[in-house]
Amino acid sequence: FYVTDIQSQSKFEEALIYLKDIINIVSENHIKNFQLLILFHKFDPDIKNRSDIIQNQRFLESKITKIIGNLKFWIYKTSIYDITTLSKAFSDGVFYATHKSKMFQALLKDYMGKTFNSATLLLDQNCFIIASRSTNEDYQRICEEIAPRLTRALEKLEEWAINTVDIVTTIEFPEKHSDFQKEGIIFLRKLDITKTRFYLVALCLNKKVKIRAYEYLPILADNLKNLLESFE
Ligand SMILES: Nc1nc2c(ncn2[C@@H]2O[C@H](COP(=O)(O)OP(=O)(O)OP(=O)(O)O)[C@@H](O)[C@H]2O)c(=O)[nH]1
Ligand SMILES: [Mg+2]
Repeated sequence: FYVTDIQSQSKFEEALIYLKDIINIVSENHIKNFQLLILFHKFDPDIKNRSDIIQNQRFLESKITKIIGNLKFWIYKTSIYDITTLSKAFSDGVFYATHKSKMFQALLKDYMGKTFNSATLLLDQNCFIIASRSTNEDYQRICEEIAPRLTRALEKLEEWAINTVDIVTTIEFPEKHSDFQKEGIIFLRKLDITKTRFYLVALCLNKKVKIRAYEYLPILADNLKNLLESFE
């Protein structure tokens, strides 16, 4: 992770020198596996469209691209006032690099192939994204953005001793090139597997897909259980 304060223009030069130093010490051997997550931090929701902030972003992006050369990097805009932005960056940086994550990813691929879901996220009990797949980046982002609140609602109900299995919301999409609305569904489903809590968030473009998504949940849960056991 390389974190820089998007609001602190006077510190940009210093921050870029620091980045150069990091790149210089990445040894040849590590370059293949090296990936840098760059956080433009303090990208607060109330100022994210301000022209000076956008200018800062463009300035840093162009400088950073030049400094980094061929190394792999991703830019995230983060703020403590939008926790989703941080949990997404953290999930990507911490989980995606691991061997385990590839296996979780494979389970989701299998699940999506059977159900025709348009986006599926697997979250741990802290709402960090362990794996995600989608047919469309927007659908994935929608799920990522609402997941923390959905899990929070479920946990709140549990505090009232109300056992909540899922939260389902019906959504309407404007259909391209027509006046019709497609009716879809997003659901959050709790999966307690042995002692581990997972959450699944899925976006389905229609009710038939949702039925399939539920039908295959036991299989997914079983696969998750086997995977967890294989880690022990
Ligand atoms: N607006 C905003 N403030 C944040 C965010 N994340 C952390 N902070 C606040 O930023 C402060 C720390 O950053 P700075 O004051 O820049 O600290 P620093 O970079 O160590 O010190 P300086 O050299 O003075 O910039 C703390 O008060 C945090 O609460 C964020 O996303 N948005
Ligand atoms: Mg600072």
